[in-house]
Amino acid sequence: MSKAFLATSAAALLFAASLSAQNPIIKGQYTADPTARVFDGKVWLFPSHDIISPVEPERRWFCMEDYHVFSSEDLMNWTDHGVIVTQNKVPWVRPDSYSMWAPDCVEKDGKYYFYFPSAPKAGGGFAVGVAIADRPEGPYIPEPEPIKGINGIDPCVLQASDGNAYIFWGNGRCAKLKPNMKELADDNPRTTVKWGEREFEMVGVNCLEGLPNRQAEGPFAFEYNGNYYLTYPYVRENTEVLAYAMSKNPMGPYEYKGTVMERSVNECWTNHHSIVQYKGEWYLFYHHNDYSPDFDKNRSVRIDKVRFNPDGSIEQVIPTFRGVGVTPASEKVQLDRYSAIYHVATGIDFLDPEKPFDGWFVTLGRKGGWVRYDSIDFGEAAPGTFTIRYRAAKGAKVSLWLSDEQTLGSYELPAAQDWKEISLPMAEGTTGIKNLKAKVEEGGLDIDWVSFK
Ligand code: FUB
Repeated sequence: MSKAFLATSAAALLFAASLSAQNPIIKGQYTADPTARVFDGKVWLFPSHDIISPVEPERRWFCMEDYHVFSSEDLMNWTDHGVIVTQNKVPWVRPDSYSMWAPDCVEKDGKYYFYFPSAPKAGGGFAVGVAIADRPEGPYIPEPEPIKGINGIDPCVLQASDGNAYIFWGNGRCAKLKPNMKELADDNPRTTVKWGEREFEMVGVNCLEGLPNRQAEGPFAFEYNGNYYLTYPYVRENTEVLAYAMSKNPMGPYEYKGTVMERSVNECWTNHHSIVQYKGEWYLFYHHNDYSPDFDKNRSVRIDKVRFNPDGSIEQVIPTFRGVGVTPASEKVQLDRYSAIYHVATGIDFLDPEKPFDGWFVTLGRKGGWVRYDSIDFGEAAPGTFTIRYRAAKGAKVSLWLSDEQTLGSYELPAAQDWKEISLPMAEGTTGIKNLKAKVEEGGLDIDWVSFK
């Protein structure tokens, strides 16, 4: 093992940090193209890592130099295990290319195979390489050369129940891997294509043949209940939707079924994703530019639940701020990551536009405005104190509700021009997991968070 990789791994351990979040799930850095995998009862998240270009303005577009890996047991608290692969330590990657795009990682026989696209020193667009580790957090040792026969981005590996592993990339291309997981199998179909004057051989098949697929990112393939699912982003009216198709065979032909997620309202151009089952539920990991509303190439990973219909079709996922998981009432419950909100005189904004990772506040501008946050765990003993961080130039009165009939009381909040934290005895108590609605009875206010002790 090289000294460089031991050093990377030691640094990763040093910088391991625990992060708690709704959507987006990772704070403090941009993350995109999330591939989530379950290894040994934990979810391991392998995203790409958007950065603000260090060589502005030439490379303001997608700018990515390395990969971190994160893990979680509850989908709420994520540990950053640090950098696992970086552009200056992969022998075949051009070290100033900043092109470490969407990756994947799978386990076979106790080894972890991390697949990633990048720009080769040899030129010629994108290639896909593999780095191998004994543990999901690394250290990963990159193979000296990229995988022969793959020209393209965004690898995804499907370990099918037929005993083979298949690699998908770019525009829906798919080929069988050898059992060594590092090379394309010899029995893949091969076609010779002409591009201008040039002729070259393409390995594998195009699984998106005949499906709606205006160029987009690489697909994510998985198997469930005897069906293979090819889920893939494609461009519709300048923004990507996440679509899916189904087949009885890993290499297709696939039949188009519809969209898993529609275009984002604010037109973040890309979306890229993975779908994973964990502790009996299915989740869509995808990205959006939450922390960078004015520049959609600095993206952040989100999670929302996925549901299958009895016929195997996928219910469309509506993106949320709330995300998934249960928030302890004793933590700062960020109401700006709401499940639902009244539509008049409400909204969210950054606490400090210069520091987006500090997060948001929610505005309830006038009487009757409300915000709802689902799945708060009030514990076994009813909390007796309600704390709120708020701002209200003229003061406000807020009521808390668990349902339309069950209230936790009303609370007078004195005028506060600037952010103020106030703790008040609770009028009513509750226990267990509940959905909480905060409603304005008088005045109007901004809320940063609420908490219960
Ligand atoms: O992150 C760079 C590229 O943007 C990815 O490889 C694509 O999937 C898209 O999200």
